[in-house]
Amino acid sequence: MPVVTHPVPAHFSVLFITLGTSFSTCSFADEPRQLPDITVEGESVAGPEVYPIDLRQTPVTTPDTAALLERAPGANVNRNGPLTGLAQYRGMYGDRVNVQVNGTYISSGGPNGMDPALSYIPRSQLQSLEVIRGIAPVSSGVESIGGTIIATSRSSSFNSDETLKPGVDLTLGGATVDSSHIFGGLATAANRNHRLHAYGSEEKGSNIEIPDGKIRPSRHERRNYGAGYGFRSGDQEISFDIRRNRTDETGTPSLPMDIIFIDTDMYEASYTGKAGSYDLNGKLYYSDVDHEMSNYTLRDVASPAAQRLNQAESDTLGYRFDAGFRLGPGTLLLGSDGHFDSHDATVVNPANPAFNVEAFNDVERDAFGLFAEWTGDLAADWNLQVGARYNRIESSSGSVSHFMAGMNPAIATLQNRFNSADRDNNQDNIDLVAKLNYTLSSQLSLISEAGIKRRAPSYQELYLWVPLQATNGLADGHNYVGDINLDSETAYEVGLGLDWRSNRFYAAPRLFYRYVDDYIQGTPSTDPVVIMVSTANGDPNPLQFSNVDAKLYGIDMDWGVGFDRNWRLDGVVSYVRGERDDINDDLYRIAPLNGNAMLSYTQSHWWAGIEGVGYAKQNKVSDTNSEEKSDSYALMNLRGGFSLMRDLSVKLGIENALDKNYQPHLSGINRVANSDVAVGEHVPGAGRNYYATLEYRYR
Ligand SMILES: [Cu+2]
Repeated sequence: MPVVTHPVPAHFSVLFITLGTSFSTCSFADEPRQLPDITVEGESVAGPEVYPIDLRQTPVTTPDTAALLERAPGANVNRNGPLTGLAQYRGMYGDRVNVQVNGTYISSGGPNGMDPALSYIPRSQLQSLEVIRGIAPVSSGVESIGGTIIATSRSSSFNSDETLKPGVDLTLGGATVDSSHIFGGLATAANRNHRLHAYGSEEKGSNIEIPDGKIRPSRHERRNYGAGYGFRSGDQEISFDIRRNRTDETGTPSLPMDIIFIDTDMYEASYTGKAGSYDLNGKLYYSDVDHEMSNYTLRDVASPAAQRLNQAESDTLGYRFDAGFRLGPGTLLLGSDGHFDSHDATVVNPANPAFNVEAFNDVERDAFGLFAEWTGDLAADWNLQVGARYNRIESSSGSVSHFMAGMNPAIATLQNRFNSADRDNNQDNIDLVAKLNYTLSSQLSLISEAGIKRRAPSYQELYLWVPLQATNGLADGHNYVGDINLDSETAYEVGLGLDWRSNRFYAAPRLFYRYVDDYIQGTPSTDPVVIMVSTANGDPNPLQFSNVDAKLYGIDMDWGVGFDRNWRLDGVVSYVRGERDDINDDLYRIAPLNGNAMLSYTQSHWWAGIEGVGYAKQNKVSDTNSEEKSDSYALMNLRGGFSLMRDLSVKLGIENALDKNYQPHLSGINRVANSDVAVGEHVPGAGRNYYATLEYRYR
């Protein structure tokens, strides 16, 4: 069934249109139908292949939108808590993956990535989640060394009427494994010139149950709401949006602290229009995050002296504008984009008023770029995309202070060293991408691509001056320090693939190889002062971010077969291997071989499916990061849905139906004592979960 939303060349789409028609008669779909995407006739599929994750069969009760990434070939999620899933694509994650939320870049509020970009669109407000397969086009974001993921929230859209027509979406859901509920709504009013929308959601859940207890702390609580307005006249459109996120006490058992709150405000203004034969787009946005985390609110701490509260702030001002026009047999897109981020994080102890450590003070990271990208048909069956981008990334930091500097000579040394250093780090980076597709027949096309992508160091990698676990969610348990003089990473990547689609069957495998020069990785610190301070802070083996060499390669594919009008089998397989190239070691936190498949039966007003999910063991682990191996596992999920009336639909299911105890390799190591999970063990996956959602959609 998911095949109907897979990207397919228009001339292959006859079957899918038929299927689409049968789907459009039933209303169990939880998202507005995305079918028109593939029923566009007469347009060649230019440019990158976008893999839209099929949202219709997935529960709305999963709080973490990033969890859906496990359904896309090559993608996965590094989970540090119920709302804290960092996107992984082909073995890269964190700052390496470019996650666009409604076309904007969001800078995480704290130094440990507790609010990754995808946490800003709760599942009930998600309109679409797409993974660009392979090398991301240079136009897809400023820095995209590890690929691009595009998330879009539900909103209003123009129609062809004179009078304003209202629309309402309501979602109500619950799940047993964390005794959670969600409530979400969207109200719209639109005609041909105006569109208005207001939305909101509330989610709350308790600690997640596992077969022999609970994961502590794994509760979550989030409210997310906003409003927007769009105006269209002829070819010109402007829109404004404001979104607020209020995350309250939420666990992150793989990290040294838990979320007390994350308060984020986002503002966005967009323009789309035409000037003569030019297609124009512009966007200006601003976000502001206020965040606190602690090691004593949701978990036990050994003594008042060990209490830590981290107060962090971050804001981002971003923009993008581009112009597209016909050039030769294709389209040239010229543009500029950028985001200017600032970060501060201070650690205090409420039981000790003197305690004050400026982990990051007055940090700025300004990234802006210029790009040119041509996409078109070289000849009848040859489609080419070539792109080039220049980026300038300027990072700087204010001076720092530590309350112990007057008493502790080692800390004084680190502080004075940092404060007397030239802390500016400027990078000039060029990206180049070429993608060539050849349509061999109506059933088969070949895909080839090559690219060079660069990423400037993150602010943590540069400016973490005192050994701390502030690593944008690496969660390996090591203290880290940065290096002001890091260079940019450079990835050289090639990919090959094919799309094979017959009437009943499709398979789209992709092979890739990526060599990364100056890959930024923690390596054992040799600095006796760093080691001394880190040992006193719990880790005698601190790591320092360094430029090393690495390679990542693998294969991923989606596939499916339709047996008749009702029965389908669809699945995804992903494999990636990540290795250091300068020493004999593996890269940290890489997804093991994994796959999922669903056998589904669809009737006009109901469907049911049985889903299998399998992960191989991961024994290719990083010695440098002291990474634990993990075991293989397989899960069974039962899912279904039906429509009650034209506007009302129900989805329900049982996840992990056999109540297996399993430990996802990517879920990180438990750091919390007095839990049913031992300290140092992989945080287990959720036990058996019954879920149900009721969705009302009026248009
Ligand atoms: Cu945090």
